[in-house]
Amino acid sequence: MAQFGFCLLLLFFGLIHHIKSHIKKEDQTGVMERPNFIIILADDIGWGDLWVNSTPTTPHQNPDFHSPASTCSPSRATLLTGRHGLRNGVTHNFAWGSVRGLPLNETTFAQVLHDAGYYTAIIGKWHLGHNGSYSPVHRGFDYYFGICYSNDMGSTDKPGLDLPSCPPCVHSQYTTRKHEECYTEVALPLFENETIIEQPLDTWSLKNRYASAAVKQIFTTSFSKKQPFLLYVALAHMHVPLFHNSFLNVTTQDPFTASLSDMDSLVGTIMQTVSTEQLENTLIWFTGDNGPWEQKCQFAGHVGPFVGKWQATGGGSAKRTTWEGGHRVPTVVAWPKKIKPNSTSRALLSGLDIFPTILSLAGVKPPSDRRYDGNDITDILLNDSDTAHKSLMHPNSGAAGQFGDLQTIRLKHHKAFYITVGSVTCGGRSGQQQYQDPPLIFDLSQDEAEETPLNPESDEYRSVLKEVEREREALLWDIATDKVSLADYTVIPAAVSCCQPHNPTCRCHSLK
Ligand SMILES: *[C@@H]1O[C@H](CO)[C@@H](O)[C@H](O)[C@H]1NC(C)=O
Ligand SMILES: *[C@@H]1O[C@H](CO)[C@@H](O)[C@H](O)[C@H]1NC(C)=O
Ligand SMILES: *[C@@H]1O[C@H](CO)[C@@H](O)[C@H](O)[C@H]1NC(C)=O
Ligand SMILES: *[C@@H]1O[C@H](CO)[C@@H](O)[C@H](O)[C@H]1NC(C)=O
Ligand SMILES: *[C@@H]1O[C@H](CO)[C@@H](O)[C@H](O)[C@H]1NC(C)=O
Ligand SMILES: *[C@@H]1O[C@H](CO)[C@@H](O)[C@H](O)[C@H]1NC(C)=O
Ligand SMILES: [Ca+2]
Repeated sequence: MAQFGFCLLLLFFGLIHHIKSHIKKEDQTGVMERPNFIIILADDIGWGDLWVNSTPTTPHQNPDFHSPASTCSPSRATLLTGRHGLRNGVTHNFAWGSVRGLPLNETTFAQVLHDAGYYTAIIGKWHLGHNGSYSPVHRGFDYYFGICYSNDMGSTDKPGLDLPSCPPCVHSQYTTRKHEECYTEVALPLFENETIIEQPLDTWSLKNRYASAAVKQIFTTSFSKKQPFLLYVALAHMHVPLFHNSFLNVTTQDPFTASLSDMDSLVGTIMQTVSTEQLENTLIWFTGDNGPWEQKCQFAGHVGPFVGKWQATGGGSAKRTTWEGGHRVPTVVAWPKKIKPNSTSRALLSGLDIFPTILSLAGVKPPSDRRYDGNDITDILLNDSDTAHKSLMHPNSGAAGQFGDLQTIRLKHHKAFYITVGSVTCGGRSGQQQYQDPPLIFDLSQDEAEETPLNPESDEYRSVLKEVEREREALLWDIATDKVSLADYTVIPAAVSCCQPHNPTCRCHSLK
């Protein structure tokens, strides 16, 4: 481990040194005043994965930051547009053969920042459509390096760790190998801008490649262009299949922990790069897209104390559900000299807030012809304020009800469910969908495990329900009178990302 870290640091310091001496030769008078942004999004990380070993706190003191949905595409679409899936149209995941993606008239924060003079780059997972004009380079990003969807949506020659474990890619069109729950037909592609540069991609070396791509983007491009930058790093970690740098000795660690250290080291490299240059003008925001994928057993993350006990007898309560395990994600924001070190906010916050906050810090406004759901939380980040969402709605993300419907509502420390269901557990159990009439209401300040709902006869229940209904109706009316887009989820074989359209197994080595 230690040796691994040492080698990696040497490697990157070498690279940093090289780039620095290169930059020094250039005129550096174009001082950046608008902040740079680095948004790091982990995939399927659990609340407990980063804080599980920290000092125990009393329930109502645990950080209360939520992903905007509990599955990939909707969560990412909302993060990038600041609008719920009911507005931006993305309510479930895109497939490997999706013809379209995030509706083209929806505006990402990258587009707004790009138009305001920012250099914008994305490294990692997109999952908002990969075909033609849906690629990130047409959605506000100057540069793209990564996998256009999830890292399990294609075969690789050396498969990572998954459950079930998937076979390697087929090498010829005459071999057919069907394997339920695995993507066996098409190899996993790696893109640079709009070009597939490797297929199948070697996921085991992905961490180092993402790290060098991030370092390179931070140094060369932003500096030489003298523009402020936005770097969106959408990690493959901690989504299955797990892979980790070969330097790590897995015999001494379980694969999940090894993969978590691998992620940690990637994030560390990015932080290191920023602090080496003393970029005091850079805000770094780390968060997750949804909770752990419980069905993946030992390869899934941890929900911490948010175990969703009410649901526990009938299925899981993490990814795809609106239980705390699906939505509450670890979130860390760093900005040297601006954000007080080691401070923690207990306010009710969401990934919805990233869009308005970074645009406000950059001093730019998004299109005014539509409405947004997040809050500008600059005051919470910089001034220790605790004014947060009074209410926050969680969309259905596939486990229950209609995709995108807002049937789970946080009202301060209370949480109401109009519908419940359990996702698939590690043992394969799942729960029945149930409409809750009257809704279940939990008091998270007393019951973060969501075990015992309030008695519907109680005064507390009645007054909370009244307020919940008012908030929900107001939001639904606001959406009904807004500009609302619809995503087209059509899938056709011709839209599959393939480096050689006439090669049925999509293998292309040495494309560079
Ligand atoms: C998506 O892919 C299909 C099939 O390859 C193609 O016909 C279509 O024009 C593409 N759509 C866009 C918006 O580029
Ligand atoms: C990717 O696109 C950017 C912006 O158009 C361009 O500067 C860069 O050279 C491209 N990279 C590659 C490898 O094509
Ligand atoms: C991995 O760890 C085991 C157990 O501690 C040790 O015996 C082995 O030498 C290690 N392998 C490497 C490559 O470091
Ligand atoms: C923040 O907390 C860490 C861990 O407790 C400690 O090592 C560090 O010195 C603290 N930093 C500041 C500026 O308080
Ligand atoms: C933070 O507080 C300072 C001093 O009170 C004030 O000038 C500034 O406007 C506040 N910032 C925000 C974002 O409210
Ligand atoms: C996008 O276009 C569709 C179809 O014309 C329209 O219904 C929707 O309101 C538009 N969305 C935005 C945000 O303009
Ligand atoms: Ca995810």
